Amino acid sequence: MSTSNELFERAKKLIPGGVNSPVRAFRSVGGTPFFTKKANGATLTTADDRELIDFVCTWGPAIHGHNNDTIRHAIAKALEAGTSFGTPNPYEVEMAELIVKMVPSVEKVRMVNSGTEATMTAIRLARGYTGRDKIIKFAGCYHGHVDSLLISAGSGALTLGKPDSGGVPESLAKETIVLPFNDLAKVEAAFESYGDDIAGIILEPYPANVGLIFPKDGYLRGLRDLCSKHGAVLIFDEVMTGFRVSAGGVQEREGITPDLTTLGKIIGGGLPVGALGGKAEIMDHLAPLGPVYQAGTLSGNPLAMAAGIASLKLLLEGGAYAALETMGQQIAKAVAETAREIGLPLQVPQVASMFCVYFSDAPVETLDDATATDTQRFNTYFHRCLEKGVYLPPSKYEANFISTAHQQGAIDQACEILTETLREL
Ligand code: KE4
Repeated sequence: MSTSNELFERAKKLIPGGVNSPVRAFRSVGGTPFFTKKANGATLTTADDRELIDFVCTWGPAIHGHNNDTIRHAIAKALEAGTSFGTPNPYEVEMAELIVKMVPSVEKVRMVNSGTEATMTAIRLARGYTGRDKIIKFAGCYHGHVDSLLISAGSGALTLGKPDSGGVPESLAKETIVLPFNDLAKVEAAFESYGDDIAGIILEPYPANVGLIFPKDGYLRGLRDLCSKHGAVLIFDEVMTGFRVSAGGVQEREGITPDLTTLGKIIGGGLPVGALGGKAEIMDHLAPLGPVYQAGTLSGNPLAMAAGIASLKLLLEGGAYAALETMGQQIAKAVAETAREIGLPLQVPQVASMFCVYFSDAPVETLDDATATDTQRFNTYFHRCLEKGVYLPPSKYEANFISTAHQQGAIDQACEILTETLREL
């Protein structure tokens, strides 16, 4: 078997940057990425035969750990019947029934193949349903690589957006308003300026593509009320937090009802998936019922549905969320206490089985706060932990994930390494 470095050299000749998704290239933390040849439970085995305790969990899907027996058997059973039919299949119905049962605001759901497809469809649906063009998003929230959402804030707080990626036309960017997260007054002002042209607001209710930040008290309720008042669609992007922070996601924890919710990751059990769900009255504007077109060759793929159904049913069996919360608190407490003990400025936001570490003495509530945290110290910490066998997400702007498989000792071992490495910084 080739080593990671050999594989990376070959990959770079044929795949842009040697990776099929940019964050995997370690550009943010420096160095070169390892290649994984297999994964089991809480552990990745690299092409160099190193075993790593994994806190990326393939960016969220592996809430039961890697290669979970139940999920693997569900895929194997579905595989006996074929891989893709291109027609409706029984698994899609069961998946829809599970999502409607678990996510409070979802009355109808459409399966797609990635989180990006889900958010792309959500904003098209909001625009088609309201007949309006503008979308509000928040700095630091990532919703996949959708043209209208790869937008950064314009020069002034309320100016229209500008492209945050090559290939996004200015003409499209100006339909997106980018505001700072956690500032309700800025949202009110945007509605004052553009109210009757704002189709919707899309946000990660717990932004986790900026590390991990939380809404201030009343913020989500304020967004809900503003959207209701102005007839705009409130979209919770729970691709990351759905089924992760609780069975019903952030909307269940916070008691806020969005109009649309985007989902992904966990509902595919590690196979390609995304979903858009919400009020039937809005969802029924999707083709073939309504005028908003959306489609997908592999949407509702039987293997992905079988894997996702198995993953959701394991969560419904009970016990998973309590165990995940206990491990989340264990790791956050151990790291935060060690930092206090040695006088190291550190923030460790944690909710359920998600956490991150910010090298900062100030709380982090916005993208600007996160940007101001010590990147160099994070990168050093990342590599030192990796050398010792703990794989944290390769960017200070990413969240860590814990799986139920971590409770077989990996979490204790990881706490040791994470705290020991803090002392060495
Ligand atoms: P995908 O298209 O990658 O399935 O989902 C896009 C997406 C949408 N919404 C949220 C809140 C997301 O976090 C994501 C994707 N998450 C990143 C991790 N931060 C995926 C990792 C990657 O880009 O390789």
